[in-house]
Amino acid sequence: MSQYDTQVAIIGAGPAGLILGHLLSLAGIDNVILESRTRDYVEARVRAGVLEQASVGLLDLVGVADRLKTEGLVHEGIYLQFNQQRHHISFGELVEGAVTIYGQQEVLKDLIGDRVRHEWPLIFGAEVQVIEDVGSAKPTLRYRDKDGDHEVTASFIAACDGTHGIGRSSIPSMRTYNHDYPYSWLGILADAAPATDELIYAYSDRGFALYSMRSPSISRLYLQVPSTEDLTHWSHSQIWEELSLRLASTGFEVTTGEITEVGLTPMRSVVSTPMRHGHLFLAGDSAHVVPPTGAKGLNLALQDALDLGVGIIHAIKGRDYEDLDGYSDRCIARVWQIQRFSNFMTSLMHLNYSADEYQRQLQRADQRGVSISRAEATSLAERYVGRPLDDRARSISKWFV
Ligand code: FAS
Ligand code: PHB
Repeated sequence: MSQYDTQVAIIGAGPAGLILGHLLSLAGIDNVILESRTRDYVEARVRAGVLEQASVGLLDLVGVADRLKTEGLVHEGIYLQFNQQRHHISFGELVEGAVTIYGQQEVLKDLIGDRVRHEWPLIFGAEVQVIEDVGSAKPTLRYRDKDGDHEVTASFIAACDGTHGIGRSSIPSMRTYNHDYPYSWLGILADAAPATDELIYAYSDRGFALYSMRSPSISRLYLQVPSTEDLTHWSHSQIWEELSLRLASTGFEVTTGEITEVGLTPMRSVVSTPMRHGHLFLAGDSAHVVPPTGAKGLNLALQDALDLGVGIIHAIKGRDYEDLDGYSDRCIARVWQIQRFSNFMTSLMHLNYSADEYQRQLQRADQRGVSISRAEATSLAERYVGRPLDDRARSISKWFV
């Protein structure tokens, strides 16, 4: 078994692991990223598509925003549609800020490409199987790749290994909160020019639909389906037909095209606490999952990794452990705020199959509220775009070598 010693061992080359690796490498802190999948697999995985302003600022801070700035689509608002009545939530009028449409896989390609160019250690096909001694000053992990078994010792281990990772199970007395919604999202990618300039979140008595995009020629759309749904029940023409019915509005038509990807995403919430045990830290989906209605999963993962990166840099470069000691509490407070917003957006926009008339009336009252009340629309806009990258985060660049 080969031995490898470093300052930080990162499990997972998703958004959290890669941005953490960039922050540490730019600060001159040795780190290795271990990813179980291949590079092609990671870069092809179709997932999120909306970047909050702080996420754009963070990618710019670490120097990987050039393509994002040219290819990303800046959106100043979203449409909320209730039974064919469409309402614009204008971020520019209500709050400071905007969001940028840029596929998660594009973010990963930019981060991986830059890491490889810098020759910072990133090992694909490396499945971490054991994490131990997290209470010691030199915790250990063991991984297996095509050449056999290897051992890594590090001052810190960051489990950025997603919802199926092993980091969470390595924390004793972990408390996990779960909530499963009775529906999923059937998502498609299509070679079709989006028929809308901004995202449309549409509620109808047939169910929810979302009109999103990836570029001026690629559409990304979703349909609410029962959580027991079987993809084989849906032909491509049936998907387009149902999307057209749910997104219908006066003078508006969905633009169809060749569907290149179909997938099912379960709607669920998970929060695992604490996000630290000794020298082991969790970041991103390894600790929490949010329903995608609020477009927060990717952004929350980046925020955790930024928080952890700042803490580790202050600990190693500045011998200041205060940030790290407050990491888990800060993240958990932020996660519950985002869980609340994602639950609000999900309940606002989805057909509740088991709702009684009283609950339907409450939902309609919320839908009217965001449509006619400036205060309610402002609250939704503020939470959707998030806050700009703060000075604490920007100040970390003074440690970059
Ligand atoms: P990730 O899951 O992205 O990355 C974890 C990485 O760790 C993976 O590459 C995995 O292969 C690796 N790994 C796991 N175990 C390992 C081990 N033992 N050893 C080594 N490597 C290991 N969010 C949105 O905002 N909008 C969306 O529309 C949306 N759609 C989604 C669709 C799907 C199908 C899924 C699963 C998620 C979706 N999300 C969406 C949420 C998603 O974007 C996540 O929030 C985001 O990927 C979280 O990033 P990470 O925490 O880095 O975890
Ligand atoms: C997407 O484009 O994938 C997307 C957009 C907004 C969401 C979720 C997903 O709320």
